[in-house]
Amino acid sequence: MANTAFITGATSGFGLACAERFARAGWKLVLSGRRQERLDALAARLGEQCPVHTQALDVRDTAAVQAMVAGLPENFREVHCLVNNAGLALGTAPAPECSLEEWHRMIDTNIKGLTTVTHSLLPTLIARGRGASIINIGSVAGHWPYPGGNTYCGTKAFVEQFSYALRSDLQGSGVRVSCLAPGLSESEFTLVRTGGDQAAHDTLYRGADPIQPEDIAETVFWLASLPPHLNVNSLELMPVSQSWSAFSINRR
Ligand code: NDP
Ligand code: 8X3
Repeated sequence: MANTAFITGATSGFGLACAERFARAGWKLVLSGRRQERLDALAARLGEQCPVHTQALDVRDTAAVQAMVAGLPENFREVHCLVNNAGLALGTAPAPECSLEEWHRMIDTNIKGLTTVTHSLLPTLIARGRGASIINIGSVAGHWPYPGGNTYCGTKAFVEQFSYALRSDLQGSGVRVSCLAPGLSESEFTLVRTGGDQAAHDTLYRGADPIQPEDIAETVFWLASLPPHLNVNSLELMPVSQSWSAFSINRR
């Protein structure tokens, strides 16, 4: 019988590409995101390749997450792979100029939402045991600070450490936990971060040959398909064009 993947944030970017990749392999899919019309289009398109269950979901809504997991149709209950992908960055301003509401929205989505989905699906993942996996989408922002990264960097550092600690707790269950931390990647991410600034999006990615969502999907699928005795704890990916910069020194 086909395995089932539960992918959050499947309406765009990495999540959408993951849905397409797992569909090509014939997995059953549970796909969510807030934009219903995109989910409908996905269900119609991918439904020709594999069984698909879609549901509009805001991962910040704890009761809705729990109700969705509890109410999964019989055929989709046995989740083998959770791809915790829904997330966002808001703003690039230095901390003193940031909106507290935006900080809270990132924390509620990237930390609270991710932990809620994980908590809700742990029983079914543990019941699957050997071969099951949780793939959390972190970021280079969780490893390397940069100006204007403030709360976004903090949320992704949480994802990394949560992944390690979760793995410790799941030792013996057979369930794998990986944190995949991509660098510069072209998706709707920068449009969301800048409030729809197309010029900022174009400038950031121009000439950089950034990671594409399909690259991430291929990596996520590889992680989910590894032999069941292997766990990739953390995997950082950058486009070849991206590297580090020197420390910044503020002189008197
Ligand atoms: P996109 O903006 O293209 O996709 C983000 C996805 O998250 C959308 O499907 C969106 O769906 C969903 N989402 C956002 N907020 C919520 C919410 N409250 N509830 C449910 N779903 C939500 O960006 P990416 O594909 O690039 O981002 C995916 C993940 O990858 C994020 O966690 C991001 O932080 C991370 N990442 C991105 C990098 C990049 O450079 N692009 C690099 C490293 C990590 P909808 O709006 O329909 O709810
Ligand atoms: C997204 C990558 O460098 O814009 O997580 O923070 S970065």
